[in-house]
Amino acid sequence: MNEPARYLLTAALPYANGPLHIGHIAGAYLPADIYARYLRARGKDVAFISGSDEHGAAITLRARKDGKTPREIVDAYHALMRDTFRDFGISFDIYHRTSSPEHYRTSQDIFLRLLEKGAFTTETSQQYFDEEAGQFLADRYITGECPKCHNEKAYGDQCEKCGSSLSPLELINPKSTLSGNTPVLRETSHWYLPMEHHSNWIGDYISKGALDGKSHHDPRQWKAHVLGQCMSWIDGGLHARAMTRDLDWGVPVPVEGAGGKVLYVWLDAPIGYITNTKVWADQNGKNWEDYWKRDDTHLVHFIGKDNIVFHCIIFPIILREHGDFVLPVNVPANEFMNLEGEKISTSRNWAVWLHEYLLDFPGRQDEMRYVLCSIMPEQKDSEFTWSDFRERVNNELADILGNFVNRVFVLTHKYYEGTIPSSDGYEQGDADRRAMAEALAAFEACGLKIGQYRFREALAEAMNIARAGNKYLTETEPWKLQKTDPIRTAAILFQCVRMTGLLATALEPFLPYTAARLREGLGTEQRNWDASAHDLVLRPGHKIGHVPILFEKITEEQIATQVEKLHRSNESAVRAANPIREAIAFEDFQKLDLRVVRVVSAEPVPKTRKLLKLVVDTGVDQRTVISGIAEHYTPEELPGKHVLYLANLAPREIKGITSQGMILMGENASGRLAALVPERPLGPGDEVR
Ligand code: B3M
Ligand code: ZN
Repeated sequence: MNEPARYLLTAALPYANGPLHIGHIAGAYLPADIYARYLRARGKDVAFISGSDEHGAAITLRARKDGKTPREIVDAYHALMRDTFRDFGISFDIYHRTSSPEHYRTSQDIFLRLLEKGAFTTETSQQYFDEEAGQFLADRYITGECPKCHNEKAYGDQCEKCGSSLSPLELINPKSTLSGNTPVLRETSHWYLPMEHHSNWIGDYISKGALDGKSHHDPRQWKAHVLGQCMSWIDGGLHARAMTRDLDWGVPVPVEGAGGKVLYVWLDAPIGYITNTKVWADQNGKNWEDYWKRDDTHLVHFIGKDNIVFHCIIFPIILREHGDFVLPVNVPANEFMNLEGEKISTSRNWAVWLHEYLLDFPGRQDEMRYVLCSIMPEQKDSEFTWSDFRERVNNELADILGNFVNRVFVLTHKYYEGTIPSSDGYEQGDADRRAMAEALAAFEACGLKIGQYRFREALAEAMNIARAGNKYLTETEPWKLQKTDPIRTAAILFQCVRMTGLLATALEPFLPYTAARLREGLGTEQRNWDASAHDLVLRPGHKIGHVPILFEKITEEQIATQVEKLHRSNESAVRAANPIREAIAFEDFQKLDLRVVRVVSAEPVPKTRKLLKLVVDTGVDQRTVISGIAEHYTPEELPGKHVLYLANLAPREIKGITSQGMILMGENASGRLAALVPERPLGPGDEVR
């Protein structure tokens, strides 16, 4: 493949319905930023595009919850996210918004062009309608019982308990979250994208990297999990998908008689990349079409794994139906990052919020950038813990990188008053040659790996430059040579300063604030990546300045404060989302027959992850109960325990087994279950009142 003439990099448009957390950053924005900074350092023509996704039920739901209008919500969060990205050093060329007039125009134009070309079909279907609220219900506005696991709080699109994706019509006993009423079915018609018409070419594009019978990209450079997800979609059969919705918030469908209908958010949001490129191009005297319509553009989408099919299948179909656009050469999606042993959850407030980190750790963007890049979930899910954060900052950033840089600056000032000494008259030995060779090899590997989206390894290579420097200093001990062999000492320090210069270039994509401090200390401008290996600026006679201590150590107390804060905000979010319910009559309470029972035996239910089959002694008989506690108790630890039991719950069939009654458990804010055991001895059958 020829060298691309320009790069168009997009990072997923986050919904403007909440602040950014470290999972978002590690998933899409940090890798995109590293890639963009690297390409710029190599002098490439780069447009790095993102913005807020301001439509869809995600926004209207949030507005309802907060008692605000969607406009108020997106205005507030757009500003917060834009500033947080900026303060964290994510170097977008533009961060625009999908509720802008420019975006209405672009997305409506594209819709109309597709309509004219006959790219859509129309279909009429039955959808849930809330008569009291007078509107059709987005999937998320309908809750009901999951047909698979019988969780009563499943949503119209998904059950969060068992993870099944659902359609609203599958829910048992559906309720509208707007009014609490049972919704009715009403006929509505929408424009659909018949994706099945595109199976052939999209299959070739994904699996072979081929387009129009020609090679478009090398599919071996795509991540296995991205290809896997796409192929399982394609192999499962593509279907028509609605591209419009009945909703009062979004881009209106630009067709007569389509009042009350808007573009589906997943149609309008990716078009936001195009809109935002146009706005950026207008502001910067560029031609947006160069970036979107010329074959020598290299388009890469940076996203998290939940957005894969939209970017690899649906958006490419739209771009190609439209006709003139380039398709992505890669979509290096990341997997998820967990936090302290749990999934990151916005609703449970189990997250490290980036704007809070920036307040709690001012000026320490690079520490978080470093750790997030080191544990980036490139190939599989990964985990952030505060103690790991501390260890990496202290043992790697401070002890390896900070230490090397500090020694070089201190020695250069001590022996040469900050003027880079000359190595004239010195004949290099093995250690000298090896050190520079290692540093240069690491530098080169760093660049190569960024180009392959292997950012964790790339960062490790950048750090290897500092490692090579430390090793060199330890081997040669210039502080012992200064008196006896000043020529050699000078040569060593000259070489170390050059390695520091190399570091300033190599670190720029990952740790831009540190790189800037280094450049300032060295008294150099930002260097072209490819020229750095043969740096001619840091030559003898050049005067260097000072660098501050680059990385202060993180203390145990700082970490404990963060862990404590995480738990506290988690608990209050869970409490707030689960207020004490409305009062019931005493007679209603009396209907519950609560008992203490003794667990006789416990075994896993085959082919399930969560279920145990228990036999309990109720004092009068022995009963079988299926209980969803397998992730919290092993079968071995239960027999003999006295637990709380609801005895008169009507029997239910679960996985082909009749379950009688229900074991009651306490659940804490992070979802951990605990059996409730009597504080003084009670026997099986004793009543609880
Ligand atoms: N806003 C989904 C998300 O935030 C969606 C991405 C749009 S990218 C065009 O995960
Ligand atoms: Zn379920």
